[in-house]
Amino acid sequence: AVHLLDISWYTESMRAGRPVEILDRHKLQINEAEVVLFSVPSYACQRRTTLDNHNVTLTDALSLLAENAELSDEDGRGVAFRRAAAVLKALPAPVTAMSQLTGLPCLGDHSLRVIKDILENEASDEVESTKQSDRFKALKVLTGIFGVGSKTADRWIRDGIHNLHQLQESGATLNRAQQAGLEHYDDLNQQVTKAEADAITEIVQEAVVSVLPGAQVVLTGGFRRGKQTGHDVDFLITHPEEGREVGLMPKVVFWLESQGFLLYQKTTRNSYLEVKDGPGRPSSNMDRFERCLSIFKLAKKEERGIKLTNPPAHRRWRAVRVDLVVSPISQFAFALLGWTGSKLFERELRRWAGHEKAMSLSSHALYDNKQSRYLRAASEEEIFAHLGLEYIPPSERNA
Ligand code: DCT
Ligand code: MG
Repeated sequence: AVHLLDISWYTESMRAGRPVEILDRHKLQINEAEVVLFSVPSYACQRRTTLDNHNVTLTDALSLLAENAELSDEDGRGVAFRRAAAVLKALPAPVTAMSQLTGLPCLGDHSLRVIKDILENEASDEVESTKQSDRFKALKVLTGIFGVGSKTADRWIRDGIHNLHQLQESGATLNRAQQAGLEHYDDLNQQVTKAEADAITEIVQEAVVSVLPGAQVVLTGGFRRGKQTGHDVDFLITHPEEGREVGLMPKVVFWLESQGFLLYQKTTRNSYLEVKDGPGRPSSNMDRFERCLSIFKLAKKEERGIKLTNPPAHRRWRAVRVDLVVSPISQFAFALLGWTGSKLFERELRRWAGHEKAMSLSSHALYDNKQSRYLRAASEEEIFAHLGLEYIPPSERNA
């Protein structure tokens, strides 16, 4: 017997609070000879992907291969592995047999081979040898420095630099970000907890309302999706009155700096601004979109409330990566959707918009190529509706 497990039916039932007994193999008395097939829509933005991943071993393996491809400048291969991992993350139960994967989207030959190896031998030789390879290890260590990308790491490796000691001995010139990254290496490679993110939220909120009463701060990125840890803390800042947010970022940064909260900061225009010829809002409007990459000095819990001007030899603070973005209220819904992630969910939303709807989606706007006009939205729900997609809340965007 074959049981077709339709994900949309399953998630609909879960949402409606209907019992989903088909998932309980014992209640259904599915025996070894029977197979549970999964059915999944092909774009990650059509799926509900919670943090409840039933296939961690498989998705960790595929994510490692994705990471290796990305670090080797093979983005196409990287995306293929990310998409395959994302399909497995969306399944409501662990995969136990290759036959269950029949008909699933995004599973290419290479990913299927890796899955098969793990199901049959508990490990994939390719994944294990990648993990052990000197090149992968060196790329991980070097790109673990804030401000170092795969191209810089690759150049250093070709110069014989494989670890932090060799980098420090080499006399290689580091920019300001990389110097800060090296200085705070251990802290920045330690996951940020939700409690730390909450403490930083309070600080950022205080900074923002001090310099502009009425301005609003929203925690975005992985923490908005319900993750309990992250590699950084992401914030989106706006003001309900259009235009009031102009000039806000330098004031916020000045406030934080004068209170001793910043170990490093660099304010840049958002990278979306660099694409001048794509559909976009007039540049006067786009110019307002600013981003600050920073490293916060966060007091350890028992020290909070005490001013951090003279840290004692025994350190009572840690460094945390914090990203601040300011958006005008007219673009806020797009910025919120764009900065909530996951990265693959965002990529898939843009691919859906382009390929299925002839629209261009960015963190600023949605452009309808057929109607030759921008589609306004005041909420994420409206953007999903414009895109002809069922609304997926942040906690289910963990593709
Ligand atoms: N983002 C994106 N494309 C990128 C980088 C970022 O769409 N290339 C968006 C999606 C997530 C958000 O910005 C924040 O980025 P990260 O902090 O890198 O992602 P995260 O999901 O918050 O991951 P972590 O929990 O590790 O911080
Ligand atoms: Mg983040």
